[in-house]
Amino acid sequence: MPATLWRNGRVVPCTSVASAAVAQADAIVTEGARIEWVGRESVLPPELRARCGAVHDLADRLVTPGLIDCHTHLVFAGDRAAEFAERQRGVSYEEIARRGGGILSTVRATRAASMDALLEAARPRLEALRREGVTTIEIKSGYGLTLEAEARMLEVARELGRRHGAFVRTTYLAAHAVPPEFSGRGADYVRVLTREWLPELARRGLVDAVDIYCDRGAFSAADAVALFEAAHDLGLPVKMHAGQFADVGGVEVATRFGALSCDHLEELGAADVTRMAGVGAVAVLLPVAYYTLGQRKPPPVALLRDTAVPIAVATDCNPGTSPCASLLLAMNMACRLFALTPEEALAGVTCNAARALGLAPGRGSLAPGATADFVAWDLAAPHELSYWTGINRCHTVVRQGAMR
Ligand code: DI6
Ligand code: FE
Repeated sequence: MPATLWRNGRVVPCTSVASAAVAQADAIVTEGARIEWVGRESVLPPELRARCGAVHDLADRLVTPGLIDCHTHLVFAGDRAAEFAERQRGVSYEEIARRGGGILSTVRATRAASMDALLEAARPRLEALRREGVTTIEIKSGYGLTLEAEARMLEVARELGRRHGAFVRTTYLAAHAVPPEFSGRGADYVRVLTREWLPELARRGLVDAVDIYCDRGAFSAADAVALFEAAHDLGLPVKMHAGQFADVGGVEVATRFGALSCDHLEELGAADVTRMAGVGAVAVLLPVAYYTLGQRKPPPVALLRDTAVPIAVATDCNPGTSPCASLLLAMNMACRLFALTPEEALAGVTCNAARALGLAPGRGSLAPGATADFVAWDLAAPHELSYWTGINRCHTVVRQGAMR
C-alpha cells in the first residue's frame, strides 16, 4: 500500500497534557487508515519517503488529532426550549423533572419518532460537531426506555456514523430515568433493563459500554452494582453519570468495577478522587450542562490534577441540560468555568477523551500506530482552540488517512 506524506504542518501530538503543544514535528506519514510516522521531515527515513505516493502540503497550519466528543446524548426527538423558558422564570431542572417534564418529555417525543425522523433530527448536531473537527463521538441511548426504543436509538447512532463519516461508539443508558410504565416500581425497571434488555442489545452488537445516571432523583449506587455486574458478565466496560447534583455513592461503585470514566463530578469527595486515580478512571467534565443549569460549585479540578486523574471534556449534547453541539465551546467553558488550562482542555478532547472511551492510545493522539484522524487549523497556537468562541478555524479534516 502506498503511504502518504503530510508535510509542512505544526504538529500537536496530544499523547498527554504535556504534549498538547506544538512539537518538533512538521510531517506525518500515513499508510491506509494508520499513522506510520510523525517527526521532522528533514529526518524522514529515505526508504519511508520512497514509499510515499502522495504528498499534501499542510501550509504551516496547526495539526491536532481529530477531536473526540466522549459524552453525548445526540440522538433524540423534539426539544425542551419551553422548559428553558420555564427555568428562566425560576423553576428548577429537578422540579420540572418531578412534574413529568425533563428527561421523560424527551422520552415521549423519541418513542414517537421513526428511525428516519431520529436520523434527520440528529444530523445537524453531528454535522456541527464534524465541522469543528470532531471525528469520534460517543452517543448514548436513554430516551427510549423500552427494549425496542433503546435499540432504535443505538441503531440510529451507528447509522449516523456510517452515513456522515464519524467513528461512533454507542453507550447503553436505559438507566437514565424510570419510564411511566414502571412508575413507582424502579426496582422492577432496573431488573428488566439489566437482566433482559442489556443482554439482548449486547447480543445484537449495539453496545460498546454501559452507563447509569447515578444521582439524587435518579438511580442509586445499589442499582449501579446490579447493572455493572451484568455488564461485567457480558465483558462490557462501564461508565457513570455521577455527582451532578449529589454524591450518592456512585463513584465508589464505578471504580470498584474499573469504570472507564465518571462524568459530571460537581459533587466529588477526596476519597473518590483517590479511588479514580487508583483505577485510572477518567473524569469527564461537562461544563455546558453546569453552565446551562447555573450551577455554582465546580468539580474539584485542582484535586483531580494533583491526584493525576486524567481529565476529559465533552459537550453532553442533550435537549435538557446542554443544547449544544460545539466541543470548542465546551473547551472554552472548561477553561473559564472549571479553570482548566488550554492544554488540559485540548488533552481533554483528544488523548483523555479516547481513554474515557477505551480507545487510547489508538485514537486521540498523533503517534505511530494510531488511527490517522487529524485536523489542520488556521490557528497560530493550540491554546487558541479554547480562546475563541463562535469562530471555527477548522480548515481540513483527515479521517482514516483521507481528506474529507
Ligand atoms: N445528565 C445530564 O446532564 C443529562 N442526562 C444526564 O444523565 C440530562 C438529560 C436531559 O435532561 O434530557
Ligand atoms: Fe449526560
